[in-house]
Amino acid sequence: MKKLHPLLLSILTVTTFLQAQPKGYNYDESKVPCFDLPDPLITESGQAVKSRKDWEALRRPEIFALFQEHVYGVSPDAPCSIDYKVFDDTKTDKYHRKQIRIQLSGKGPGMDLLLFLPLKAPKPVPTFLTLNFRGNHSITNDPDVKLPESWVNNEKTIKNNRANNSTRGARANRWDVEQILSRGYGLATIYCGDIEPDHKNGRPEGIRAQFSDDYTWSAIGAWAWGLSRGLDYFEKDKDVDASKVIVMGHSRLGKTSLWAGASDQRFAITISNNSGCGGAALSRRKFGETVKRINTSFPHWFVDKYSDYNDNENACPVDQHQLAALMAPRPLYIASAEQDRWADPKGEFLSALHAAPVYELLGAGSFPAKEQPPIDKPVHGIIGYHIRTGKHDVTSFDWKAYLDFADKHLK
Ligand code: GTR
Repeated sequence: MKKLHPLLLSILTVTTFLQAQPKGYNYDESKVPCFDLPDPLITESGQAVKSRKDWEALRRPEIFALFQEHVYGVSPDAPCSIDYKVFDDTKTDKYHRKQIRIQLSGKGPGMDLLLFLPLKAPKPVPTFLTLNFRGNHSITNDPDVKLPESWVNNEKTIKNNRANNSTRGARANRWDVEQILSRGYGLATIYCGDIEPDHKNGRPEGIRAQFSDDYTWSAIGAWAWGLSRGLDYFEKDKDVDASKVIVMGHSRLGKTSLWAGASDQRFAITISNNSGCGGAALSRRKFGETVKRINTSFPHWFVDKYSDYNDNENACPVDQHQLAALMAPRPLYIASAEQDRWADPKGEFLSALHAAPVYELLGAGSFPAKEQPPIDKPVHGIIGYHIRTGKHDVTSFDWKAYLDFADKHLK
C-alpha cells in the first residue's frame, strides 16, 4: 500500500476524530454528573429481588415493560406462520450461499436474508444474525447477492433512493466472512431498510404501517422484530442451529441487537458493537451523545415518550444497564472502541458491570472485570467486554473476540 505523507495522515486523523465527536457535548470524565442508577434487583415497589423466581416472575417483566413504555415501544407478537421462499441455494468454492425472501406481512414489506454457511463444518451450524445499513450486497463483493428493492439512502452514486451496483462490497471491510466461516459459524444478514427505511418519515413504507396503531413500536422495535422473523426462518432451515443464533449489531443496529435479545429469549447470545446512547451506554452519564441529541436527530428510533428525558435523564425509570440485564442468564457481549467517545466507551462498560449482579443471582456466572480492561484485552465471562484500538467500526479484531466468546459458550 502507498504510504501517506505524515502531515496528511495527522490531518486525516484529526478530521476523523472531530467528525466522530461532535462539538458541544461532554468528553471530560471529570464533568460527568453524579447520579444514582435504578437497581435491577429492587422492584418498582421497593421489594428486593432475591431469587430466580422473583427475577423471572416479577422484576424481569417489570423492567421489560418499562423499556417498552419509555424507550422502544410495544411490538406485535410473532405471526402464526412464516411465509418465505429460498430463491438462491448455491455452493461456490468459498461458501454455501442462500438467499431467502421472507414476507413480513400479507401485503406489506418483505425482507431478503443472505446466509453464508461454511462448506466443511458439520451442520447444523451456530450462526451470527445481524442487520446491515446499506443492503446485503454492500457486505460482500459477490456479484450474485441481490440488491435491495426497498428505500436506500441517497449518496454520490445513488439517486432516487434505489440501490445499484456502485455500493456492492462498499462495507465488506466490516464483515470478516472468511474468519467467521473458517471457525465453523454461519453468517446471516438482513438490510434494515427492508423492514423499515431509516429516516424519520419511513414509517408508512415499513412494517409498522401494516399493524394497528395500538402497537407503539419504534423503528428500533420494528428492526428487532424483523430479526426475530429471521430466527423464525432458521427454525425451518436444517443447516442452521436455531438454538445457537447470535444476534449481533453495530451502532444503531447494536442498539437494535440489544432490544432484539431482550425481546426474544430464543437468541442464544447478544452482541452490541459500539452501540452507544440508547444502546449499551448509560444515559445518566451524559457523556458524548445525549438522550436529547439522539431524540432530536433520530426521533423515529424511539417512542415519543423517550423525549421526556431530554436533559432529564434521571427521571427515566430505567437506564441501559437494565437493558443489558434483560439478557441474563444468556451470554452478552458489549464492545467499545477507544476513539468512539461519542458512544461513551466507559458508559458501555459500566452497563456490563451493573448488569452482572443479575447474572450472579441467576447462578449464570459473572463478569470478570471490576474496572474497564486495558485496550485490546477482551474479558470473557458470561458477560464479555472489550475496548479496542481505533474508531467507530467493526473490525476483524472484534469478530475474533466474538468468535472466541461464542466458542466458549456454545461449543
Ligand atoms: C450516529 C448516532 C449514533 C449511532 C451512529 C450509527 O449518528 O448519533 O447513535 O447510532 O449514528 O448508527 O452509525
